[in-house]
Amino acid sequence: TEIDRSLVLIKPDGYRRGLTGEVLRRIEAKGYTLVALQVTSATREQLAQHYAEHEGKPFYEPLLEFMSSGPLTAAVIEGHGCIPGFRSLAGATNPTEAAPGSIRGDLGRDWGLAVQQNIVHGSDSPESAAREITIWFPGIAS
Ligand code: DAT
Ligand code: MG
Repeated sequence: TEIDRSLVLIKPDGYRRGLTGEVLRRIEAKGYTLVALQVTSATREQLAQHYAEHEGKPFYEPLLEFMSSGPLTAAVIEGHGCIPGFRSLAGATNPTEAAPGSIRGDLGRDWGLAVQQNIVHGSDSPESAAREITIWFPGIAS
């Protein structure tokens, strides 16, 4: 099998709550390699590109607002099957539904929040990964 690369974001809620190290620990414990890693503040432009598929949905503007609310960490990870594999580590989108053992299941919160603050993003396909890696790490090959 091919060695995949996936784009991971540790969102502003994860940064604020001091969960960056915990998420990176789980990625490394799984056996994935960190290829690139950066703490950054997302521009509106980056977020609009990153979440283009959700433009027009009711949660789109609150989502971009939330993603702009503080620093986040962007990472490129590498490993066999890491695109579906990281999605599995992350768990279901809604932290209330995410299985225990997953990042969102163990650590995520969505009560009383306008946008689900689910700690992480992971690419959902090889095409998404290639597109997203270019947005966050323009210099790196996907
Ligand atoms: P995922 O992040 O699991 O790939 P997605 O691509 O469907 O999920 O949505 C992107 C983000 O938008 C998600 O992580 C949290 C937010 N979101 C999705 N559906 C939502 C909803 N129904 N209400 C509020 N926020 C939502
Ligand atoms: Mg998605």
